Amino acid sequence: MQEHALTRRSFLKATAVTAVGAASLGTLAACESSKGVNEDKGSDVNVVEEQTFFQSCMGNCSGWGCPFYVTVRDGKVANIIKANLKLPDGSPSPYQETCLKGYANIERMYSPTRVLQPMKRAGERGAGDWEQISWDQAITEITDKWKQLQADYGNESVAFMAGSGSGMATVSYTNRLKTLMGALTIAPCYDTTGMYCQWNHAGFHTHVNGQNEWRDMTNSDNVFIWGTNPSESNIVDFHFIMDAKDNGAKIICIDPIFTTSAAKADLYVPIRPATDGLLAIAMAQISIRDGFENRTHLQTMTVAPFLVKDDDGLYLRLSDLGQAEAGSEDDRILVMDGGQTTAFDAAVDPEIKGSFEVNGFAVKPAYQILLDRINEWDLDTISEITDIPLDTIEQLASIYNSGLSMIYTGFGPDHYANGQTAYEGMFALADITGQECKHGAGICCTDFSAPVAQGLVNTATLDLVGVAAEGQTVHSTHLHELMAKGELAGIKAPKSAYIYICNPITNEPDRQKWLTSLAAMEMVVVADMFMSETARYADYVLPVSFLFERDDLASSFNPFVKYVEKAVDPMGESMGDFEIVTELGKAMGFEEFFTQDLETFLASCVTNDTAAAAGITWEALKNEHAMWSYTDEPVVIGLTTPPFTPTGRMEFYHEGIQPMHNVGQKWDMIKESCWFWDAPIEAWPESVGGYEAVEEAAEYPLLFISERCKFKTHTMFNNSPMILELDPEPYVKVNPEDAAAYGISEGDTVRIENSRGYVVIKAVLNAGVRPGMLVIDHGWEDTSYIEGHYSDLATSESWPRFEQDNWFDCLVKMEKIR
Ligand SMILES: Nc1nc2c(c(=O)[nH]1)N[C@H]1C(S)=C(S)[C@@H](COP(=O)(O)OP(=O)(O)OC[C@H]3O[C@@H](n4cnc5c(=O)[nH]c(N)nc54)[C@H](O)[C@@H]3O)O[C@H]1N2
Ligand SMILES: Nc1nc2c(c(=O)[nH]1)N[C@H]1C(S)=C(S)[C@@H](COP(=O)(O)OP(=O)(O)OC[C@H]3O[C@@H](n4cnc5c(=O)[nH]c(N)nc54)[C@H](O)[C@@H]3O)O[C@H]1N2
Ligand code: SF4
Ligand SMILES: [Mo]
Repeated sequence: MQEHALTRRSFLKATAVTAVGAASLGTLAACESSKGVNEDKGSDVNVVEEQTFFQSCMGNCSGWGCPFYVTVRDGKVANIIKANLKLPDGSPSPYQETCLKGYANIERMYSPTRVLQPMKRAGERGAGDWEQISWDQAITEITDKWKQLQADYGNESVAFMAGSGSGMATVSYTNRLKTLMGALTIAPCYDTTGMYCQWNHAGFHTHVNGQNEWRDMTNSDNVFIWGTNPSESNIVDFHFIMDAKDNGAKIICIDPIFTTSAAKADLYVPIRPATDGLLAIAMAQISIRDGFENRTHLQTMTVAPFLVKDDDGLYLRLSDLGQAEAGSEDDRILVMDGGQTTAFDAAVDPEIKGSFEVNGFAVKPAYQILLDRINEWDLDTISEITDIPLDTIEQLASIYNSGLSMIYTGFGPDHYANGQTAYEGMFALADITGQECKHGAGICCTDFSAPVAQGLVNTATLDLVGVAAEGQTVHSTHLHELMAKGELAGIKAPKSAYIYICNPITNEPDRQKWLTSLAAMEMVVVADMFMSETARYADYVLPVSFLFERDDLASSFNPFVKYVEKAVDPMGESMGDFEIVTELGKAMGFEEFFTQDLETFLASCVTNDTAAAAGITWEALKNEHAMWSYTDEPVVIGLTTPPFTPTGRMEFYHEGIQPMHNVGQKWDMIKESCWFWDAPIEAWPESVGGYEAVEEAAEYPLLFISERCKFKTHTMFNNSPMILELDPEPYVKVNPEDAAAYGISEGDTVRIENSRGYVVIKAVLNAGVRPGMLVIDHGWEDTSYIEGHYSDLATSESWPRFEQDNWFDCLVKMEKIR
């Protein structure tokens, strides 16, 4: 492993910071959640005037929105102190940790990479030659160009692209301008397979997007960390898993890489990448064999008994029998009960297996379709494909059925084109065994099990309904085809892009295609606090103020609605997204829509019935800063709230499922309506279990993935010297067996390459990496590599049902350079 020694100087610095932190904590009790001032109590100690403000971190890191206080001395932010919020019962909130990145925010804020004035490109795109210009010039030139483009080519010739950089209310205000302009949306395709699979199974819910809220994990007997590395990617919520462990829960980790989360597990099971769906289905087969099929749960909570017509895959309804009007409320889905068809909600003991003939329709209960798909597989083949010994699969099933089991998944499987096969397999397992819809059992997910604050409604576009015609959306997976062809599925290629809270040149796959697509645009504008890789490629960079330099509302991933207070003035000429959008909007001719001030807007976001029911008013929030808005009991879909699916049940079968975005792609609706397994598009380097290796494997035999690391949130925080001292440069982790085969030693420089691009990087040996795999931690920008870029390697190809970036579905070759 690479050594990142802590120097004596930094150790002393760290000690000093700790001491200040401890001292400040003492004074905080007196001035908590207020603008409190440490008054001079008349002592002869040299008292430094210090103000404390309630604030929040905002990294998209699962824990985004960690609340804390910042202290200000001499007009500069000087310290960050963990918050001390209470649950309604008076106990400390479990949602207020602050990770090392949170504390690094001060260095980030004062980093030399901050953009402090509007910048206009002065040389070639990406060459780094800039001219500082005034806000007036920037706003005039940008909006003049947009007006000309929209007049010449239509409203959608201007596109807006947001990523995941911040969930603050003021940032979303940009949607107001986008909507008024009728501009095109370029939607990034992060995590979409994982998200859509969860919504398709349990519904989109406003309290929690996964099935069980994180707090519920402490009720579990077994936690399966499956396809995620929460100790690095969910740092501030990992304690829930450790709390479960302290309560006696067994922790199991399934991952091709021995991660820091695996290191905390009682059982670590390495798996062949992109085969998790088969493992889940093997566990389901064993559960059924051993008597853990939960018939009552299947009958009452899932779509198991619903009769599906063989010919079109749709449910048999009363209208099919001429007994109700198609599409009407009375048009009930039918089940087979006591030898006859019955409306599902009138059934007593509906069949969940078999096949039937009803009025000339050949039908089966949806569960029979799932069983047929499961039974196409035998355990030996699954063991071969997953590369997991049969007795380990038996052991996993046995643990799963030994008590209340929680699957804690994340976005590892999502990053392969066949990601759905994993999620739908896990959900089918929970549906079959009834390990869901109760406390301690179900599915938790990195990002998705966060409690969502209630009563915070972004009002940015609410008054525009019927006033402005929203533009269409192109998913980033189709952007390059659109730019190359000029038109795709009724959308014309945009001529300009406004990119904010997003760094797509680094974070999207197929970077060379991104460079080509952006090069084809006449004007690229980036609004960012920092000279990100994408900003460096723009024509105009607009300087955005830092979190601590604005009033805002933060809610995401935290059950408290939080009003964060401007602690210091914006540096340089930077402005908040709210103010920037207001100026752009006025210059575009929408003066009448940009008259409200920031406070009016923020107040409007918490003025609604849900907020009122939680006791939240703008005045109260301004006073208290953080207000609990959630249920006291951890939310569990199917227990504390019904599933918000079209059927109101857990859906392992998706009637008439459609692709996320139909651009005329070939796809198979019947196949996609229920679990199946297929190999990924590219990440299949060996022939195994009857699945032939992909052709590319002959030249590119190694599988390349990235991983989250605790030192970065995507490309954020790699401008903090403190963090760079711990994690100074990118490196690729190589298994020692592979290293020996390639003649590579620790610290050598290697070139990793495929037909899309290459990266030159330092190698470190790590026995925790599965042989045949290479791992680089996610978030390094172009300037960090010796040469090339890791985002040049990944493909932008997607599975037809999902608009998904598949960073891990990627084969490469490697050679030692020196
Ligand atoms: N520190 C930090 N935290 C973050 C982020 C960040 O950038 N930095 N980003 C946030 C965001 S937006 C997201 S989406 C989440 C994602 O967070 P995670 O869900 O943890 O995603 P990853 O770390 O990309 O990958 C998860 C794990 O999947 C494993 N894996 C790879 N292939 C397979 C496979 O085929 N099967 C199985 N079982 N496992 C596999 C990897 O080895 C890795 O350990 O993290 C969030 N948290
Ligand atoms: N290789 C590889 N690539 C990946 C992934 C992976 O696993 N592997 N994971 C992917 C995933 S899951 C995700 S979610 C994406 C994330 O991709 P992005 O959303 O592009 O993530 P960031 O790098 O955090 O970029 C956010 C940018 O917003 C800026 N920003 C922060 N706050 C504000 C603000 O208030 N206003 C404005 N205007 N700008 C602000 C930041 O400075 C930063 O430049 O990355 C994806 N890319
Ligand atoms: S980086 Fe994420 S986990 Fe860390 S303090 Fe900020 S919001 Fe919390
Ligand atoms: Mo993500």
